[in-house]
Amino acid sequence: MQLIHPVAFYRPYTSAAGGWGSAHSVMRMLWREQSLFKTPAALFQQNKPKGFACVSCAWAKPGDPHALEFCENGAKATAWELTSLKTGPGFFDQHTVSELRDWDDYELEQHGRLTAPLRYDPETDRYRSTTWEDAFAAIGAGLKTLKPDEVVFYASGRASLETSFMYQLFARAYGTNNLPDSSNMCHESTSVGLQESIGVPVGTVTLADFEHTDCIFFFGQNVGSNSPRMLHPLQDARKRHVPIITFNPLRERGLERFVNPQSPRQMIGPDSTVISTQYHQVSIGGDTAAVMGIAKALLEMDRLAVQRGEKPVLDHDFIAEHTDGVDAFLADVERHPWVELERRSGLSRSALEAAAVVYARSERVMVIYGMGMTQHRHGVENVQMLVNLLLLRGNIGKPGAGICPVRGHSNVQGQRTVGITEDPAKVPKEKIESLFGFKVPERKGRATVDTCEGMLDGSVKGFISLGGNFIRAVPDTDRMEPAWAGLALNVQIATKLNRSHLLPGASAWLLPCLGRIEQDVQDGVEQVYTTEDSTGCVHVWQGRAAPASDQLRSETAIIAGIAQATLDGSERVPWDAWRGDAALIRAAIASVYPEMFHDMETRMWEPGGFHRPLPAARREWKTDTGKARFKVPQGLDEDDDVSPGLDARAVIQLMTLRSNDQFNTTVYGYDDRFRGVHGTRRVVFMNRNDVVRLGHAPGDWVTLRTAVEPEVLREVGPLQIIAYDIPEGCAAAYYPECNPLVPLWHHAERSKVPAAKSVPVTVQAALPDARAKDRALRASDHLI
Ligand SMILES: Nc1nc2c(c(=O)[nH]1)N[C@H]1C(S)=C(S)[C@@H](COP(=O)(O)OP(=O)(O)OC[C@H]3O[C@@H](n4cnc5c(=O)[nH]c(N)nc54)[C@H](O)[C@@H]3O)O[C@H]1N2
Ligand SMILES: Nc1nc2c(c(=O)[nH]1)N[C@H]1C(S)=C(S)[C@@H](COP(=O)(O)OP(=O)(O)OC[C@H]3O[C@@H](n4cnc5c(=O)[nH]c(N)nc54)[C@H](O)[C@@H]3O)O[C@H]1N2
Ligand SMILES: [Mo]
Repeated sequence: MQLIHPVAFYRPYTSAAGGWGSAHSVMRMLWREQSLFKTPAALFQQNKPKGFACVSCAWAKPGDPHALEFCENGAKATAWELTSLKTGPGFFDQHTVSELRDWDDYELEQHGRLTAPLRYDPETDRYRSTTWEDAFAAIGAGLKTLKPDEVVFYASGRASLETSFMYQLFARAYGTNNLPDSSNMCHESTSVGLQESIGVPVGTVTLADFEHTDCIFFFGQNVGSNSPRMLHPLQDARKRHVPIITFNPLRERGLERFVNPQSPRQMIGPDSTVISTQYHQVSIGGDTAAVMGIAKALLEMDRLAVQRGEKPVLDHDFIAEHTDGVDAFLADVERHPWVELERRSGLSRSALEAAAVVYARSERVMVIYGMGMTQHRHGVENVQMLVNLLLLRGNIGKPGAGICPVRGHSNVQGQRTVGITEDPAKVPKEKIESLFGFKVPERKGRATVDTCEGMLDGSVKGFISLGGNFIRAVPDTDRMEPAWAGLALNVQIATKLNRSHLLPGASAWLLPCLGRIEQDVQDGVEQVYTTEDSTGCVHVWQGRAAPASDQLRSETAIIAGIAQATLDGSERVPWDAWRGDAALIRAAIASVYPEMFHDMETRMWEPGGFHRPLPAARREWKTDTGKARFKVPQGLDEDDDVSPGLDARAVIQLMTLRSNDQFNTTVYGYDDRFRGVHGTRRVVFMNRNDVVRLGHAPGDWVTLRTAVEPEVLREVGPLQIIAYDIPEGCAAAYYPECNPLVPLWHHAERSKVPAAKSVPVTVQAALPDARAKDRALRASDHLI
């Protein structure tokens, strides 16, 4: 990487993650949100008993929290919610919906919190103020005219266990299992892969395991930006000299070095903690080949050890007692020669052997992973390859070992636990029917990709959204957006304005709800709620801040209002009582899922929360065969969709990812500090050799075009090239701007997670449009 780059807003970042840069970035955000007093006061209560659970990521909250248990991005998420800025009805008097569609994501949310219920008025093309009662009545009437199968109930992953349970009950009492959620774009590859391999849909690692582990493998997760609180247990592990071996096409700063911004000694001293002890810049989609290479090295070491009469490298006793399928797996490992594994992973045999040596001498190994594994055509197999690796040495079901998917939204795992799923076979049907007096629909519902297909073919006519920004998060934006015009009903329960609100269809309502940090007082009683984190721990929390407006309602109150206006009342769900007392909803959850939630009302107060039962962590395998299962991947090419006839050398694999200044479709700002980009998101990171080979130069403006299905033009641009430290043949650009490049059908087999981390594209020369030029000019002001 050279220090002088023709793009003025790009300067390679050389400090550690965390540190003063982190503190500075938070201060800027507080200033902009005009939340200099409210947010710092709230931060003392973040992730604390009787405080609120962070609205950002799903990483575990410790039982003995630090004085300040939050990170840079958690603080930003808090400031974002507690902003003093307001998007009230007056804002919509000034702007038509068509005009707002031209704004970018940052500008839309930057005007602050929604304050009053709004109805779309097609005559004036504006949102107009309405009353809650009118909104509920009209939405109920609208839902009654639609067939249940035509309506979709989306959930984004932030809502509490109580809200989520109520939401799925409403959808099912209405008559549909159409319950897609954000995990359909995220960790569904985990839920499918782990269920089949080890009999649980979730990870087996808890925070305590970090204290016992003696080796950590990290695949495709950007901890420094997306789950920074995890840097603390990682830093502690490094103090015990635990090796951390990372596989990532990019050298992500948080995976390299970290300064704890809450440690005065580290902040003033020169020290930073080295996080990764080995860093392997695997090619995009090359992880299956990389893990296969490690397995091959282990197998060779095992043979040698047995020949020499030494202790075997593989755990043969564990494999014999607890697993099946090992012979087929090892035969597959033998079948692939090193040259093929090297070519496909982009890593050398010696690099993979070095990883294998550390793995072999460690007794308790954890594998941590994220979207770099799940968002591929073969995302499910990717996850199962990680399990294969762990099973070779019995690394599941003992302290300090196991598999650790890092979930995204703060309750996305919990939503699935309490019934947000399109598959009725995954919910306790009889219990629901006997307790609530309605029949659970039998027909399988629509998940996210099916919902998009239904939008395109016109079979989806109603869309209810419990948070999120569906249209911006899904693939194929340019095909999906026009399809929204066909909606009869679009109901959005949200805290801030986003693009999904600006494609109203025939009728639309925008219902502003309390954020998690805000106090929810019902009938004079302050309500508490619960969420499940990424490690399967259920925590209680309580909003503490004053609501942004006195017209906001809690999510449970909004669902109750719509349900009562829609259903005929024959269901035995006490909507009113539940709205007024979340403890009653918890009692219902405990009745439907007693194994997980018995005595929830007392157990939720335990420090660190209570843990859901995880049979795999006890080496009980609830799989089809009663064993943990080695799975043979279909092949080493994770992404094989390239248009025939295209010159393969002209095609590069694009991953779409997050900057350090965003939460999914919420763009906090235009900086990506750790990657050295300031003031813009209109960039593509490419290897310098590819840039030159393809006839471009760093700083050039280009358009990316999807290299599959040539009859459909999918392109995004103009973007400016940054020559970057990324393997040849690979490129990276930002989500959600690049979503138009991802074909809807280009998703993981079986889990249907859009393959957003590997989109084959070609790079065409382009001229900057006026808007792009303007941004680039403003961006270059940042550093000059
Ligand atoms: N501040 C902040 N926090 C967040 C979010 C946010 O947007 N902002 N989003 C939340 C959500 S919903 C989620 S799901 C998580 C997402 O958190 P991550 O799982 O970290 O997701 P991404 O930012 O998309 O980055 C994926 C990482 O995978 C790497 N990668 C891409 N392709 C490959 C590959 O083929 N192989 C390997 N080995 N690596 C690859 C990329 O270089 C990148 O470092 O974070 C959650 N937390
Ligand atoms: N190309 C590409 N596409 C991707 C991804 C990728 O890596 N690449 N990642 C995918 C992943 S992992 C995910 S999880 C999805 C995310 O998809 P979503 O979960 O649908 O999107 P978010 O951006 O998290 O939603 C933000 C909106 O939620 C609303 N909101 C915030 N807080 C609350 C609240 O407390 N209550 C309510 N009711 N509303 C609230 C606000 O109005 C805000 O505008 O995107 C996916 N799409
Ligand atoms: Mo996610």
